[in-house]
Formats: sequence, structure tokens, C-alpha cells
Amino acid sequence: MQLFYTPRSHFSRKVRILLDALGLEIELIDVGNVADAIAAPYGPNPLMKVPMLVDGALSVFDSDHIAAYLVRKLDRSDQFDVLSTDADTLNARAVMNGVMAAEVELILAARTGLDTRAHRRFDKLRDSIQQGLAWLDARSGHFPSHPTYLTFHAVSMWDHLVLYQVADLAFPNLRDYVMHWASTPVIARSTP
Ligand SMILES: N[C@@H](CCC(=O)N[C@@H](CS)C(=O)NCC(=O)O)C(=O)O
Repeated sequence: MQLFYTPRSHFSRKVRILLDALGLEIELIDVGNVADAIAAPYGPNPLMKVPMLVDGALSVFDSDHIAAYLVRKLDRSDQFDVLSTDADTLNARAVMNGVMAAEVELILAARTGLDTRAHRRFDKLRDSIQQGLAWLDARSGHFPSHPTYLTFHAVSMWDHLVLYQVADLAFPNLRDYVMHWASTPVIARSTP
């Protein structure tokens, strides 16, 4: 198996932490600058995004799809609750994915030459990040007290926000939750 990724990609990192937690070592292929509109490095992924998993003849797109594929194939006990159907858990995942996607849009717009302060569309993205983080901060006290895929997701999101500084990060509950797990070896190993 191969995972197409970049070392800083937060969507890739949640999958990398899961792989590490499951004790699975697979080949990592760095696609380079994800702002480039060059299809070749992404192989069969038409969306030109990472992560993508290749397993023999099969390609799997999208981080949560990849995580579910890995667990269905290799971790029947689903130790990290990847296949959860709990509405609160899935809402938290949706908010984190939304925050992460908005952050990608802001970062890649700036990287490709747009002034994100000059367009109202980007103000809405910035607002959605702040509102999403506030929503998560109000609920992180109810996040699981043992590490699950939600933990891997939260850490990947938070560390990326710290790295790129596109948001105000005054969210102490969320920060404390992430800090609690940050030095766990399977999490710390992929810190960007
Ligand atoms: N929904 C996708 C989002 C993946 C994504 O946006 N990845 C970023 C890197 S962290 C990317 O490749 N962006 C390239 C682009 O948007 O052009 C997933 O969960 O895998």
C-alpha cells in the first residue's frame, strides 16, 4: 500500500496517525506543492488532493474514506472508533473537516497570489473557522477520554492551525484536549 500525502497536510496526518496506531507501515509518497495544478503527482486522484491511498489496483480518495477502508480491511475490532455512527462524533468530525477545508482555501489562495483580505468570500471562511473552533471548544470536554480517531483528527487540525496562523486560537478547552495527547508517541511522530 502507498499513501500519497505531504508532510504538513492535516488531512493526511489523521490517516498517518491511524496507520501508526494500528502498527501499519506503508510507503509514503510526497506529492509536493498542493497549490500546483499539475495532475501527474496525484496519480489516479482526479481531485488533485491528498491524502490518497493506493492498495494494489484500488485507489481510495478522501481521508475519512481511507480511514474506514483501512479499518474494515485490517482492524475488525475498530479500536479507534473510526466506523462510529454516533451523531455527536460525526458532527465533530464534520466541523473539524470544515475548519480544515476553509483553512486550506485561505492558505492556497494566498500561496497562488490572491489577497484574501480583498474578497468577502474569504471573510466568511475565516468566520467559519472561528465559529467552528468555538463550537468544538464548547464540546471538547465531552471528547473521549481514550485516544480515538477523533483525537487524531483534533490534533491534526490544531497543529496545522498553529503552524499556519490563519485563525485566532484562543480556545483553551480545545487546546488543552490536544495538548493532553500531543506527546503520545504515535501522535508526536508525525508532528509537522
Ligand atoms: N476532503 C478531503 C480534503 C483533502 C484536502 O483538501 N487536502 C489538501 C491538503 S491538506 C489538498 O490536497 N489540497 C489541494 C487543493 O485543494 O488544491 C479529505 O478529507 O481528504
